Amino acid sequence: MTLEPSSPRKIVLDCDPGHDDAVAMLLAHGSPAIDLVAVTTVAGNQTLEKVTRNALSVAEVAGIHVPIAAGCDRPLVRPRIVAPDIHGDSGMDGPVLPAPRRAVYPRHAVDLIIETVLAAEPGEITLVPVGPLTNIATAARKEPRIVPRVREVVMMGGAFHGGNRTPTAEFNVLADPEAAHVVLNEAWPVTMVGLDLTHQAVATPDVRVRIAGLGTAPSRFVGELLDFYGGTYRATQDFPHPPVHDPCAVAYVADPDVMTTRRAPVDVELTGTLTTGMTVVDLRGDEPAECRTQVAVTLDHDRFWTQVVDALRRIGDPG
Ligand SMILES: [Ca+2]
Repeated sequence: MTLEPSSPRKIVLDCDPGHDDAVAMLLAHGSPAIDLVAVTTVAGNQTLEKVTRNALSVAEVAGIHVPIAAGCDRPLVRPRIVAPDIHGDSGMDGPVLPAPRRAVYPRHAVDLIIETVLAAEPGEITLVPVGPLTNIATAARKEPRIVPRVREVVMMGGAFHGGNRTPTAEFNVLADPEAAHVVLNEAWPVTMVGLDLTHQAVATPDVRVRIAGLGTAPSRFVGELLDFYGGTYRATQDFPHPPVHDPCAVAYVADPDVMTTRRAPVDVELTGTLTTGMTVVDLRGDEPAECRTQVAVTLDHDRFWTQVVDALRRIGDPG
């Protein structure tokens, strides 16, 4: 099947909300270039129970009605790590989180991912994981027929130049490096939107003004998220304005020209004494002509935030 260039891209957003995950959900919901078909959750920034409730709260704020399914509650091999230093005790501290009026989807996220991919045309579904890769890896292992049917995997995670949770490892990959190994080594195309790119997606004061100027409930919600998240990033990461990682992966699907990418082999360190969870990206020599994996390099900051602001404008005030 050939998709028209103007067809919105169908995505499954696999997330662990998470302040930046919430913005990714809002961008996916509000972007005219994206058809958000399902949201799946995974333990990461907080426990599965907390991040799933947070996803339901974001859906409440923005009027998102697609299935939201809970997935794996721990990594494949390692003990669970969470990130209250960045995201607070709830996983999404800051705004008042509205009580969800709807229930979580009554099936496991891994099964929803598999069913969604198998029910769609080959090449129709893009998987956008923006948390630890446990659900995606488990889906690929449980039902290998999804792998050739997925259009591509666009993941927020990893880095080719330094980590955040350790000197060399980014949180999502460090949290479940074995799952990252599975995802990076399956036969599907993978775009790694890592810290090298997402650290450019800072919510600068002019961005905050643009979002606040919308004057809607979802825009105020984002403002309150960024107030808290900006505070923890100032306190713990030495960022004057916080980098908003996860929507970068969604933005790439909506508009690949929002960033530059480079084809390069990518794998993940599983047995390092100092470097476990490091994504190892081979940037030596010329860009390989044939390579399944690519990494995001340079962000068009204004184009990115214009996407986010426009999406929030389209969402409006769902009431
Ligand atoms: Ca996330």
